[in-house]
Amino acid sequence: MSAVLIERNEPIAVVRLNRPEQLNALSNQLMGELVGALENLDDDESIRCIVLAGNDKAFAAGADINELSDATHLELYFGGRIDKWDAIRKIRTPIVAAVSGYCLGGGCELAMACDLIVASESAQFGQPETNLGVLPGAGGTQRLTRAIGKSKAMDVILTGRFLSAGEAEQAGLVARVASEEDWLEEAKRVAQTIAAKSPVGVRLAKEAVLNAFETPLAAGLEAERKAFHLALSSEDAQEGLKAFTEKREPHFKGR
Ligand code: DAK
Repeated sequence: MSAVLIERNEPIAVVRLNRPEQLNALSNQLMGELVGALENLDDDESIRCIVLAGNDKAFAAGADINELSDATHLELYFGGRIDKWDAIRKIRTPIVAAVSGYCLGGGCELAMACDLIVASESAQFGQPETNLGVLPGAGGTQRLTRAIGKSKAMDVILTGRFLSAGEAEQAGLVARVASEEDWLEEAKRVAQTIAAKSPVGVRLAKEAVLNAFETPLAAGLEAERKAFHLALSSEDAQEGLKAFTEKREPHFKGR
């Protein structure tokens, strides 16, 4: 059985984590299939935004604990697991995480590796790795701290407590909260909105925003300026500016 399902509906695609019996625990197989799917969609010009979702009960309850406890340290370090997380960072197409139910450990880290999070009212976010005698290992200490600040990140990571969707939204981890019936549709609507924009502008904007985490302000502003002028030289920018003055909808081609 595929651990990841792909639904294409150009210009968006929905990638569903599919290990419902294990609350979508992120096995090595699942991560391999996920990275393959994201890379293929990233190479496909007809796909302009990706939704990454689980099911009602779980986005993902973390790394597969059975695999973690069976593997040797060296297998975990050199077995290609880290490369898969690095590969997700390199996806240029915007990714909307659609989160319902448990979003824990590596699952929370995966949602945070996406570009924004749309959550169901039922979603629960947490980094409970300290319960297992370890700590977040796929970016949780860094991305959660950047998203919600030191004190709250310490609270979540050190105590292992879960954040409700409302609290996560208030803290800045979640962009939008939708009802338990509508969370996936809301995420798709967000993706459709993004997909209707200029792919050139959107991809460069994603790069520039992510750059904010890597650079001091002056270097980030410089990179943004260069990205802006690069976008300005594109056909998409010519079309977007012209369409505005002609009072019509733009037709973007991603060039
Ligand atoms: N792994 C494997 N199986 C899991 C699982 C997980 N993380 N979470 C749940 N399951 C399985 C359960 O074992 C159970 O299987 P059966 O017994 O039915 O065979 C099934 O899913 C249903 O779970 P429960 O019966 O426990 O369901 P409940 O509703 O009672 O409880 C729960 C739901 C989410 C509160 C509970 O399942 C739970 O606490 N799960 C573990 C959550 C957790 O601790 N997550 C953090 C895992 S550590 C790294 C990359 C990633 C990571 C680290 C490094 N590198 C690249 C360096 C990440 C680490 C982690 O995520």
